[in-house]
Amino acid sequence: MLDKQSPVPIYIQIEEYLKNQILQGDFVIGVAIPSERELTESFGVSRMTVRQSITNLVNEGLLYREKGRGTYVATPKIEQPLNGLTSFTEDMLSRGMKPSNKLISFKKIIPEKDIARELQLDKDEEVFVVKRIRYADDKPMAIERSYLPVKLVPELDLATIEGSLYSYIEKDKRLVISHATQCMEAVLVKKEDAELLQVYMPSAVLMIERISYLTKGIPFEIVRSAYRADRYKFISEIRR
Ligand code: 16G
Repeated sequence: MLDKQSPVPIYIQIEEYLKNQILQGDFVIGVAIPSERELTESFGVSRMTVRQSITNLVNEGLLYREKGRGTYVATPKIEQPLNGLTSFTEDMLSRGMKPSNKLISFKKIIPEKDIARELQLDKDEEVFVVKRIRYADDKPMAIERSYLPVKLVPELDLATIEGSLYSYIEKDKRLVISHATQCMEAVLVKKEDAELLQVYMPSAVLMIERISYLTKGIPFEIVRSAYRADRYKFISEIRR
């Protein structure tokens, strides 16, 4: 199976082999792959080499390690298109997954200057700050901090934000969501978020900031979300 004459390093050949086993379904999601010792013996290589291949696949999100138990095949990442202005609830329902939320905090504050400017607010105008953990099939996917001008959604309450915010804005408030600007960057998870997302420190998260507008260019939300990088990948279609 391994080609020792090949210029491709052995650990990469092993990595490719394991990756194929995973993608073909020979290794099953949630089930342990053979131990490092078993792989070392069947490939006739050093344990360090096997460990390097496995570490690369863990970093890619195809495998995960459980301390003292073994290495398991991870659930494939959610592929989230970047070309539609959809809500978390819509995204999960369209995949046949069950969306749910856990509210961490809900406050009314006078925002910092940059938030006020982006939301086109006067200096004494208030925003709701909502911090929620978003789950898909009861697994934590993201943490969102949303800033919403109080004057647009004055009656916002706990029951509402436990459901879909976009549905509330469109169906209950009858406002028309039009467009958004979004930027994404990789950052290391904050300690407080690591616990809520159930990830180890340090882990990478995809930090997305979205500013969304109603018709006539009225901004109605700034959302800063930390998405688990091991559960999400964002895809976009580009044309020439
Ligand atoms: C998504 C949006 C967020 C929006 C939320 C509404 C991204 C990066 N963010 O999570 O801006 O507030 O959906 O979801 O996609 P909801 O209607 O389920 O509350």
